[in-house]
Amino acid sequence: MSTALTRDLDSLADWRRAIDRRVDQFARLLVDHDALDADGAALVHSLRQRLASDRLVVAFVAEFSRGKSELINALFFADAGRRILPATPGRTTMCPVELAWDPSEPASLSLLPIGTRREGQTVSALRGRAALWQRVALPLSDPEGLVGALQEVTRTQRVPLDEARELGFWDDETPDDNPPRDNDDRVEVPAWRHALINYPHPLLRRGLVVIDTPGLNAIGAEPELTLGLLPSAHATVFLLAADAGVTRSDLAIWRDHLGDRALERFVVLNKIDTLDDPLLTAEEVAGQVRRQCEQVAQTLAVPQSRVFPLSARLALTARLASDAAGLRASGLSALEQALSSQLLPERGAVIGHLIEDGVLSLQQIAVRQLGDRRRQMAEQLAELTSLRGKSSAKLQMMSSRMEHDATSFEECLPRLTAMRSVHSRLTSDVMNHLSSERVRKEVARMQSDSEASLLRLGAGRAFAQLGQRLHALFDAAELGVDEIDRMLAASHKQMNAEYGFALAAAPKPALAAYRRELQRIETAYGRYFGLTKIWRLSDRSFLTQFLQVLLSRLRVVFENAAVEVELWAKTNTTQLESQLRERRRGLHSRRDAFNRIRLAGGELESRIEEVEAANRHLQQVEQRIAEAVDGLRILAATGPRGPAATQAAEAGPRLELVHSAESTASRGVA
Ligand SMILES: Nc1nc2c(ncn2[C@@H]2O[C@H](COP(=O)(O)OP(=O)(O)OP(=O)(O)O)[C@@H](O)[C@H]2O)c(=O)[nH]1
Ligand SMILES: [Mg+2]
Repeated sequence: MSTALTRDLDSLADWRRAIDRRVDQFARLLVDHDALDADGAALVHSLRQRLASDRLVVAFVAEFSRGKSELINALFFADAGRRILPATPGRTTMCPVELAWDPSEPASLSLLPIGTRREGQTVSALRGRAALWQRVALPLSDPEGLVGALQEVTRTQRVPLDEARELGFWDDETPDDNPPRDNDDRVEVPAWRHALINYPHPLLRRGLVVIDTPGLNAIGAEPELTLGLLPSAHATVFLLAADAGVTRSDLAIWRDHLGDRALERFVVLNKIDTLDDPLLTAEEVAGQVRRQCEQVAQTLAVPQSRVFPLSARLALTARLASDAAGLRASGLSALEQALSSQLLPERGAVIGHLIEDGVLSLQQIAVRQLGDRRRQMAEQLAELTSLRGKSSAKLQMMSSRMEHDATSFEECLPRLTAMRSVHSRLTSDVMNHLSSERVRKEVARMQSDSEASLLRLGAGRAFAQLGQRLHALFDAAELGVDEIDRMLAASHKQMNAEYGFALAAAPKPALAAYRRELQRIETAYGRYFGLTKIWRLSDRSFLTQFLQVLLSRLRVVFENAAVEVELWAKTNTTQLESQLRERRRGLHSRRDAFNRIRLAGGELESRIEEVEAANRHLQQVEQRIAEAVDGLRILAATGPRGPAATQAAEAGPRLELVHSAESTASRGVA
């Protein structure tokens, strides 16, 4: 099956693979020339890891029975030859279902029992605990068996009222939202809390992750869905049914789960086939659909270009029967086109920036190392040429100058050690401000502050204070970074002047982006303290989960900022170490050359030639590194649709040829 989405995901995957190949070749080029240190190697590893694990998450959200599962079947799974996800009238999908492919696991359905809600832990915290999940193998070659196994996501169970209350499916304060109870006072609740389908579908293999949600009524929904899963999706698709219009509960779901404008939202007016009326002409029906779309756009305050009238059922049927005209009539392609045209450039931009930044850092590391080496060579060369035709008295003078240099090198070591220890103390102060432990403590303090307040009405204030305290941590971290920067600038100036180093501090880490992310989280989560939402926070288990999810998002921001500071600190120490190493290496080789020259007069010219050749070779290497960086940056910047991506396959082997010829040359010289 080839759809717009398949093709676009393919070009995204091809592009990622092309970049990965280039990054690998680039790393090998650096290794061959001893220009990749441990930090650089770690950076290469993490870049390749990110490329391999890049995911594209699309979540489907709506009231029950609007056709989410049917639409997923039509969009993604028609090539299975039948309806894969259960889609039936009434409530069908009972828990969030995540479809993805992880090749390191067998094809399977993993189910987290609803009872795990009692522990108060979020689903993501429980992901790693395999013992809690029930796993069912999926029989891939047996469609009947596959469909049968997936029926599990519709399973429910009847539990006593107290248990339903405990699990969050019953709330005495909102009787209208509660599910019906039977004569024995039992209530029907979902059997599972979350389902993961690991399935080697071509689109899932390409890194697509699809989230099908159960009809999200206010009660019983997993808070994590709204707070974590949906905000992290790259696109959300909200469904309405043409035969139902926009109902109150549709609106409530839109407001509660998709109200955040930062989300990439697509609205589907599904089931347009139900508007067919034998008493109306096709144009009249089309007019009705158009008017309904206008109303929907107005009610939800979205541009009309984001509202897609379609029939998931007709689309699925047409795809199963390879009926092109039927598929066109279903209206599915417009949604498909819109999804891919929005998702692809967005993912492309994110990966592109990541690669560009990474490759530039690698180049910096390499250029620094090679530059140190070249400087040492230039000094050597100057010294060697000055020896031409020198008397033994001059040679004696040279020798004492070398001794002097060696002593001054020894002298600078304690000062460097002192500078390093100040640097590491200041860095660890900054890291303390950004530690996960600090964030955890601040969130815990907010929890106790809000619980202490009457009916938790003070929760809003406690949340605002939490925000202030977190910003204060960032302030302190930024001040610390400035102090380190000033300290480095002063010490570098001194060391460079007195001992001839070429130390320069790396640019300061920009923490502003993380602060903006913090601000975004504050705004998004702050919505829960509005008048309509605050009652949910008075539910103890909701508040606990709310804080857990909030904490995990805050931790990501702080951890990323800390990583940035740590990298910066590391770059500065690595620079120092590499200059020290090169200097030591230079001193050794000067002594070596000098001794040889003293013994045999003929050595001088050949030694000069050797150093000159090595110097020329280093220049060529730098040139090749610059070319490889340019190639990678162009590939990263043009994105998955750019012509560079398609040419990448041809460019790959060419680069390899250049690289292997060049590495033979380097072996020849060495
Ligand atoms: N006529 C018509 N029926 C549809 C269409 N799309 C879905 N349906 C039917 O509507 C019913 C509900 O569809 P589902 O896909 O199960 O709906 P859902 O949104 O996943 O519902 P839950 O899983 O309960 O949240 C099924 O019987 C579908 O076959 C459509 O475009 N036209
Ligand atoms: Mg469903």
